[in-house]
Amino acid sequence: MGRLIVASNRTARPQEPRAGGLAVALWDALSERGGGVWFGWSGDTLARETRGVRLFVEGAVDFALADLTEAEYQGYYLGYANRTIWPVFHYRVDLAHFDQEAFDTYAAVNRRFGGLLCQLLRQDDIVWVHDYHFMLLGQELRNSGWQGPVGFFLHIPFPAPEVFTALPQHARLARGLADYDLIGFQTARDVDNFCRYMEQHHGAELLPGGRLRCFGRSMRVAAFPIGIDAQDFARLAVAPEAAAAATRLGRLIENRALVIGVDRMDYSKGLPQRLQAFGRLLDENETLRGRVSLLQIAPPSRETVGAYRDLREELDRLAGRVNGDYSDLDWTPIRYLARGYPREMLAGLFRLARVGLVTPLHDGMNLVAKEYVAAQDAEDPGVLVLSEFAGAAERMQGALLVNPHDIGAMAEAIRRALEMPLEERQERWRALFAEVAEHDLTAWRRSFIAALEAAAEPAGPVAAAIPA
Ligand code: GDG
Repeated sequence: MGRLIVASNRTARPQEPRAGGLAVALWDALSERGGGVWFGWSGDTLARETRGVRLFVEGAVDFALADLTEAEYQGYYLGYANRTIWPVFHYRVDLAHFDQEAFDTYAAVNRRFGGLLCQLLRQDDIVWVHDYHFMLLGQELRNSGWQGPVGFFLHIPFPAPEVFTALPQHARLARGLADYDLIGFQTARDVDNFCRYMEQHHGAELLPGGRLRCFGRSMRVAAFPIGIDAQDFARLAVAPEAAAAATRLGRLIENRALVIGVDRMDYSKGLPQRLQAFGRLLDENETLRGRVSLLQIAPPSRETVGAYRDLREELDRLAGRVNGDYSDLDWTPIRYLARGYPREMLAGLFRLARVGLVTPLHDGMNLVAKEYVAAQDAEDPGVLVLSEFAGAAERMQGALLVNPHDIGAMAEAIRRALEMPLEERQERWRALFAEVAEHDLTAWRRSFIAALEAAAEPAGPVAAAIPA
């Protein structure tokens, strides 16, 4: 068995704690294979041109990290990846910057990184590329002579063809993607969007077994819904640090019901609509005033981008309106905390909360939804209110599904969640937990790697991506 090579923009840097989530999954994938290489950006930017990679060894894993120049960081990372692809893929074409120069830098970084990675590869390796920063990396590996298996997984949604084509470089990106042997998406909806686009715009032919023929290449396209380590998160939720956090907050909210939201501060997460819905809940239900609190944790991200500053200001204003209208001496309706907290604390707070509010406008998957479920007490579980536009909704039908643009319906779903009888809560939770525990992070990475190995053998068997 050859080595696994993982390429992602950010790697978990050697010696840094890999606290949960994707970093642990990729580390486990590399270790399980007896070793491999984790390739990506070092996180450092240099004023001058940079060449080569820095190599670090940790256990059986080699880290190969490349720096970016300041200009590359601006054009590739802050520019095309985060100001063009991110908004367009989250249906915010209005926020996207269309700048050919930024695309050229994006393509150049993919080319440079592809060349660097190719030098590290051995004949029987398999390569797994992650996310929207590296859509052209597979093509650049091919250009550098690599003929072995390369798979790509997109963590964010793939938009409807009408939206994807807003990108002036859509055909260029599609051509690049076609050089992968396996393209993995979060949901069946993403797979469908991609296949429709390839058919309509490039005459792709759909073949049996989820294969697509296009640009003279044949690739497998499938959904691999990412999960969490559910058992581990459930354990975390009853650990002493979690219990301490819950006790601390519990004292503050006394015996009021807690509604919780945890999201990176990002316009895709639907935070203004969520605060509005909570405000509407209080406007319309006098009896709930003084009896329920919303805790919204929103660690800032990509702050240098203007849209995030605007978002922060909007949230301050919306929380201020509700708190101004309804706060009392001993009760603040919305606690909105623009900072991050340790994972253990989050787990404890999730367990304490009667309602988990996960209402993004669009989201590839959304792991918070799964973490909220995993953290619940089976005897007295809370209720998940979930956006129908989160990838997670596709398989989490036990949640109360909402349209995050419909403020009234969201307020009503929160009310229904708060009043839901124990028996219904337990029934819904059991179905949700079974799903989250079965399709966990280990199942995700193993199914992708198995499918990549199969996809690269032209006549080989086609692995089922998602167990039925
Ligand atoms: C992308 C896609 C897809 C949040 N605040 C804190 C904190 N978090 C953790 C959560 C969760 C993670 O960050 C966020 O994951 P999400 O899935 O919700 O969202 P994105 O960051 O947008 O991730 C997404 C994901 O990739 C995986 O493929 O699901 O759709 O957009 O684990 O708990 N963690 C800590 N403190 C915080 O304050 N420790």
